[in-house]
Amino acid sequence: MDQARIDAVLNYIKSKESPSKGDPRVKQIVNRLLEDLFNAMADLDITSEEMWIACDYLQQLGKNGEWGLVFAGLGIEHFIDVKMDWEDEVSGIEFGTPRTIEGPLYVAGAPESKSYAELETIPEPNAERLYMSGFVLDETGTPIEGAKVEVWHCNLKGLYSYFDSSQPEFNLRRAIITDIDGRYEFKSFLPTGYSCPPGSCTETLMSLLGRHSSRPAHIHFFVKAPGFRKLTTQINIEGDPLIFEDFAFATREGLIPPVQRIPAYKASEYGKEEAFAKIEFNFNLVREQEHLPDGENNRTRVSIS
Ligand code: MBD
Ligand code: FE
Repeated sequence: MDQARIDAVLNYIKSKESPSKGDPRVKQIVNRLLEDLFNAMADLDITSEEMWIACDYLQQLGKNGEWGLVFAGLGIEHFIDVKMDWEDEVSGIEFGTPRTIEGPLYVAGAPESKSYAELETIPEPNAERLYMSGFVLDETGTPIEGAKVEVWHCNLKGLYSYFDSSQPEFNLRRAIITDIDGRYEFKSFLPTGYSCPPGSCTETLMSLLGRHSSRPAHIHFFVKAPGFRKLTTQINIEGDPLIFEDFAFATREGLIPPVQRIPAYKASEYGKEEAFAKIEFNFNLVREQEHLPDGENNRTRVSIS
């Protein structure tokens, strides 16, 4: 299809927009995306049949509530991280714990406690005990008291509470407020990886792309403190075979802390009663600054309280 004809259709569609009505930013974005789409449809000779397959697919994706999942799987969520990293770099910010994607499985309103939490509402059978702890620090290494560390991860079936209705409310989801030394600690277990639901639209797309649709074992965090940018990040569990094969592209250097195994006979030296895996990880927050995003966004999140 010749360029003149593509442009003529684009201009025809655009000509219906009132210059004085509507939202300029939406116009700008939609027009650009349509331009890129029509050009791709022409270049790739996309057929009517293929267009309606896409329409049906997107319809089903929405019905399933999978848009957040497919944003992760296509690397769109990762791309916005890389873009924000670039903005930080340009502003001279090199400090701070690396950000990485939130993913679609956060639930707001988890039980809050001071300095320590136990993440299991019900004990997970056959799990390897984990104690994870560390400090929330500012750019000078000074501890931040009263920072809020929200943590969530999946169970050994790779399922997250709320989305898996067989788990109690807020299982493996907690909020911990750092103590006067800026310290947090939680007791849980080493989670496994996650795989997209079998038969889901996201899994179907990944397999059509010749990709798998799994994530290595990971733990999610939001870390917030007054006057500091909100940090959205995750840690990976060292040794997972998919650690650099994450279908959601969330693995980043600096987010793979060592896992130390403490045998039962040494547990008491740490004030614990059983063998456990130990992860120490500090969160370095960046102070809020004008002209820079504060790390928060208003995406729709599940909220129960
Ligand atoms: C997850 O657990 C997750 O963190 C992401 C980003 C996507 C799917 C499942
Ligand atoms: Fe996750």
